[in-house]
Amino acid sequence: MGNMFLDGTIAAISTPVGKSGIGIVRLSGKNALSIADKIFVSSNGRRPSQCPSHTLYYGRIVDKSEYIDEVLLGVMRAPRTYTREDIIEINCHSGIVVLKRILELVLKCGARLGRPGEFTRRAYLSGRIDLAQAEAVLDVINSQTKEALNAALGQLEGRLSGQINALRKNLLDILTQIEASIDFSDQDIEPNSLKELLKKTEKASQGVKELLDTADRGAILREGITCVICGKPNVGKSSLLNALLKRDRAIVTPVPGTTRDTLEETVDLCGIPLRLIDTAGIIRGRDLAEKEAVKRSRKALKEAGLLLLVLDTSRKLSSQDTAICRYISDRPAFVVLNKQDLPAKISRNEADKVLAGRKALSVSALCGTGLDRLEREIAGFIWQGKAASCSEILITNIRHQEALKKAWRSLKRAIKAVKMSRGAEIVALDIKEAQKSLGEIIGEIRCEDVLERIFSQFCIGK
Ligand SMILES: Nc1nc2c(ncn2[C@@H]2O[C@H](COP(=O)(O)OP(=O)(O)O)[C@@H](O)[C@H]2O)c(=O)[nH]1
Ligand SMILES: [Mg+2]
Repeated sequence: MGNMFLDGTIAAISTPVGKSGIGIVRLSGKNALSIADKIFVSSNGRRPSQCPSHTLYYGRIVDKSEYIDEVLLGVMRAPRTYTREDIIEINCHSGIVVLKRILELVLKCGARLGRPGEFTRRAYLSGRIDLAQAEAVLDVINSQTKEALNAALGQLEGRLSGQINALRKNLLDILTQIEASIDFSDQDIEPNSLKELLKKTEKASQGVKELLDTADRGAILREGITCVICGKPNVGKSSLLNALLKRDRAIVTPVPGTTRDTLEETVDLCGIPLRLIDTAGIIRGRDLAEKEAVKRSRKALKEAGLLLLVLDTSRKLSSQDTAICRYISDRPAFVVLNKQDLPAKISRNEADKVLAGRKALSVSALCGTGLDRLEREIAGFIWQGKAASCSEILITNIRHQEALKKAWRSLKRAIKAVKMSRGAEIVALDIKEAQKSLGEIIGEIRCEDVLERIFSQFCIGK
């Protein structure tokens, strides 16, 4: 076939290496069945190459006469498989020695080691899925919340691709109309077709823009948001982190300065993968370790999408509180009035002064009160009132976003050209450009560099 990624039969360990119930060695390609014949002895004496598709057999993997493992072997024949090639899946005991011995054995029998993502790459090259769907496979694997998973599954199912194809069809219609309305005397578009052409092009451009506008929310689902918990020592930052995580992650003690390093954990907050960072809470370091902690805290503060400034309401406001407030004055933040289970020493009024218009929320990290409201407010702030609904198609991928931007720019040029009654060829050129950009999303034209970038992010065996 001439494509190095379709040549030969590939094999890889498809499960994570470590102790677990089962591990899977997977083979895909022309020789998958014949390789399995050489190493598998089934309990009923059947050879994998004689077995019907989509069946599972109990037996042993042997190297000549040496017994290697007791396995279940799955036979899936082309074309109804992940790669559209013959696939053998060996479900063995998951120990690194067993998995490696089986892998080495199939390699010795003629398979070659699959590259990262090569199974999925074959699924794409064989035309079973398009590029956006192949990327969705990775998103499914990496998704951190149910909502992110839904978006990825929708894309894997081809919903984004369907939308892109619909947009491309609109552009094709426009091109057909341009062809039909050329006045052959001067290669211009006939004046009475211009109005309709403009309407169609504007509509197409709007469709692209609408999809593009979902990218911010898509990025939130896919990448998450970083939220830094700051405030002076002992106000309850680590307690708040633990409370939001719903488990004891950070060490909490009554001794100020317990947290030295910045601590990072991801929590599923109303569907948003929220990366919570607990900081040491000082803005001036005394010793080397503290100075380093300060450096890290400051870096985290700068890069955060949202800050939670924690105040201890059971104590009077101090200059340290106001100093931190000032330090973060230009950053998006909520003020968390913690320890509301204790008698208040800061009045709401007093707090309001430091807040400078920021939203303040009373909680008790210790008792867990006020946390639901805090979570809802954080989610509301992040979605800006536009939470993703599960039926909506979201752009979650930067590559797709860039391609849509290009398409949108081309269409804007086309609109301008129509308005100025430029020649048919000029308008058609911009429309074709837009069509090409949309085609990049689904990988209509194969570009090795792009494929390499995408599939190198996969693990071996997927
Ligand atoms: N009563 C009360 N104590 C709290 C609350 N949150 C934290 N604390 C206590 O305050 C102390 C300091 O908490 P910690 O989370 O380590 O503060 P950090 O230095 O800001 O990380 C610990 O003894 C906590 O148990 C709260 O909501 N109510
Ligand atoms: Mg702490």
